[in-house]
Amino acid sequence: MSVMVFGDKSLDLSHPRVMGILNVTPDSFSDGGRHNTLDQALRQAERMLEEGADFIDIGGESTRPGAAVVGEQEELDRVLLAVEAIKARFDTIISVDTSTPSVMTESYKLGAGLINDVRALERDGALQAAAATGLPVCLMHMRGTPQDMQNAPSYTDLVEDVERYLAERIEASVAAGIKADNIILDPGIGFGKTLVHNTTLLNYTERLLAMGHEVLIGVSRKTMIGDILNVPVAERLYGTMGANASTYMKGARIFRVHDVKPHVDMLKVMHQIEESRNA
Ligand code: 9MG
Repeated sequence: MSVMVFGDKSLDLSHPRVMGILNVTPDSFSDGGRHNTLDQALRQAERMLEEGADFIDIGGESTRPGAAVVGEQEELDRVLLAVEAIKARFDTIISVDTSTPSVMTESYKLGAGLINDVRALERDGALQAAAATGLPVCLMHMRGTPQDMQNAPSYTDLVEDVERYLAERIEASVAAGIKADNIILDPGIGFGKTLVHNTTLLNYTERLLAMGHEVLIGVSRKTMIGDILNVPVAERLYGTMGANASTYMKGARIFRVHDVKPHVDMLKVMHQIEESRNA
């Protein structure tokens, strides 16, 4: 059994877990900022929790390709309001999607249980801020920045490059005082990758798992799904589920999604079938 402690809550990660996405940005990736008022954010969080989400991932800075950079105070204002309100109302694990040290520190003080950093704690002070919280961290691979990452990304050896980068970030995290058992890895689908890079990395999920950490996958409604199916954002649910089902079978256990209920049901059935193998 692989139990991870997220602040005041623990989760057995031998079961698949669903992380509901809550963007509190005016320009978020696929909901166009519809949840950018507190009331809307709370309604969305409530719905995702009723549908069975294990985490609510709150982000105040859009990381979609070409997104504008957000100032520190603006990010603090957006994220802390939502963290505080959700913690007061719901019994769940709050994940903060941030690369900003002060947002990590202040969210932790308000009860957040996980730091989800698409920049793998590379910003100045992020390693120290995350380590001081004692919380688990998700280290994601990104090539470039959200502003330039999709400008003809290329790799010498994709899987090795991603593994090497994550190994370096694990080493830096552990050196800063983060427990190795508290590190989750993420290949960073769509972050400086072509369609072939994305499908290859998903296919090699076992290689990330072999590094000895749980793996989180974020493909929900992304361009990768649109490119394969040639459908707009609003029609990417089935494709997203296909990608997530494929990585569940390869050992990924945390799925960052917009559409919680379909994933909770899908993963419950898949897990029960897998469990019967050991019965
Ligand atoms: C914030 N965010 C957007 N996409 C993501 C992904 O694929 N993984 C993680 N960990 N965070 C993401």
